[in-house]
Amino acid sequence: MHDKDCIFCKIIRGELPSKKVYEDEQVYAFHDINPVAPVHVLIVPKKHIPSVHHLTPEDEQLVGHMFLVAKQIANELGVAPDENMNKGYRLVFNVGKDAGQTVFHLHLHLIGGRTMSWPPG
Ligand code: DGP
Repeated sequence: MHDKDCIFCKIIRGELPSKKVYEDEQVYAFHDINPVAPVHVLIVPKKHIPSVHHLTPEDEQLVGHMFLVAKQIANELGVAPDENMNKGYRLVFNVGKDAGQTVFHLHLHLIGGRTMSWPPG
């Protein structure tokens, strides 16, 4: 289930420090060490899955849960869009090195608190 050398597995197990935002039996969320915006949280499954490209049908519920946790955290941290969809946040999965993935344990970036441009670099 866990990869003994995985940095996010160590964070989940409490072997490395982190600023926890949320935790339940399936996921752990914490502030990114290198924030790219005023709000930058990583939502991480406790199950060690290297990337989106390693997901299987049995992970469907888990991925849906990660999005609902992201929505709850966005509300709690004040970056949720209003009724006119003003303000808001970005959710990102980097998949593979060309996409910018550096930690090979699945994680959903929740980024907000400033306006963002598109397309990303
Ligand atoms: P990615 O590039 O999509 O694989 O994102 C990895 C993110 O993880 C990156 O934004 C920096 C963050 N990160 C890496 N190591 C640590 C750590 O030890 N603690 C915390 N809080 N974040 C980390």
